[in-house]
Amino acid sequence: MRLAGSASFSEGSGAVDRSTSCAYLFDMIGQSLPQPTTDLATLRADLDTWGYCLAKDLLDEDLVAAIRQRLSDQAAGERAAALDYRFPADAEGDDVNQWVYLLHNKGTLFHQLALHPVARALAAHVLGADHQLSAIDAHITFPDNKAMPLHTDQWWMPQPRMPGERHNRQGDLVRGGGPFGEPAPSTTAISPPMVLNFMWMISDFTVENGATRVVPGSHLSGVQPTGEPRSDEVQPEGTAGSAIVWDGRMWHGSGINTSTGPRLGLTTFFCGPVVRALTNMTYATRPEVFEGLDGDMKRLLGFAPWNGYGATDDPLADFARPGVETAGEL
Ligand SMILES: O=C(O)CCC(=O)C(=O)O
Repeated sequence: MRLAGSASFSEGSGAVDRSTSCAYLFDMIGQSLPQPTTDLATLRADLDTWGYCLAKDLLDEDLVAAIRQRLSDQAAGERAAALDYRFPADAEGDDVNQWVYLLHNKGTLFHQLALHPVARALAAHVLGADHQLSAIDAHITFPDNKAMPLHTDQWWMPQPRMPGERHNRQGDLVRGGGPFGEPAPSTTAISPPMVLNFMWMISDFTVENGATRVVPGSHLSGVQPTGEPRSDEVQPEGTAGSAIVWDGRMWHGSGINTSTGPRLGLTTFFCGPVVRALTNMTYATRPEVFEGLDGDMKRLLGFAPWNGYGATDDPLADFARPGVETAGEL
C-alpha cells in the first residue's frame, strides 16, 4: 500500500501544522495509519481511531471478475443508450466520471456485496444492528477526470448545541455549507456517524488511477472541509476484491485518474434506519427484482418498518405494503 502525502506525516518535522491537523494523533497514539487487513477487530478499531479502514481480500478472484464484467457491461450499456449519469461539471467538479446507480436492479451478484458479512459487521459496529442501504452505486473514474472536492457524507447532520444556544435547523442545512474548520479533534461534543460508506475495489485502487483520498482522523473534528485539497490527505491503495470503508463524518473525495484505464469503485452505502436514503430504494426497485428478494435484502432496501417508521398501514407488519394494496377512499 502506498500513501500519497505520507511524507508529511512520517517525517514528524513540522511539515504539517500540528495545531490544526490530525497529524498529532501519530504522536499521541503512536500507531501507524490503517493497513489492509482481514482482522475484523482491527478494522473496527481503525474506523474508530482514524475514521476509515482497509478491508483486504473480501471477494475471491472469480467473483471480482464476474462483478467487474457485469458492471463494465452495464456501464457501457447505459452509455450506449445515453442513460449514463455524469455529474455536470459545475455540480461535482467533474463531468468525466460515470455513476451507475441502483445496482441491485442490475444483477443479483451485486446483492452479495450488500449482504457481505464484513460489510454488515462494520455497518453494525458504526450504525447499530439495524441499518439500511442508502445507495448501491458504482463510481467509475476515467482518465482525464477531476479530483472530487473533499466532503463528508453527512453534511446534513445538525451540529450539537448547548441549551440556550440557537439550534441548527436540519431542513436549512445545505451541501457544502459548512461549518468549516480544521480536521483536529473537536474539544466539544460532536454528532455521531449516521452513514457508513463501504467502497468496494472492483479494480485495483492506485494513486495513479484515482484511489479515494481521505484525511485521517477528520471524523472527530465535528466540522466540514472546504473542498480544497490538503497536504494531510492520504490515498490508500488496495487490490481488487478489497474495500476502503469510511465513517460518514470522514473528509474524503475521489482522486485524479492519470492512468490509461478506468478505476471501478462500487459503494454499498449504509445508513441508520431513520435516515433518508440517498436513493429512493422502495420507489426505484424494479418489480421483478423485488419478487426475487429475500427478507434481509428487503430490510436493507427499506421495505421493513423500523419501530413504526417507514410503515404504510400497519406499523407492526414485517414489511410495508405498496399503496395499491392499502385501503383507499371507502
Ligand atoms: O469514488 C471515490 O473514490 C469516492 C466517492 C465518494 O466520495 C462518495 O461516494 O462519497
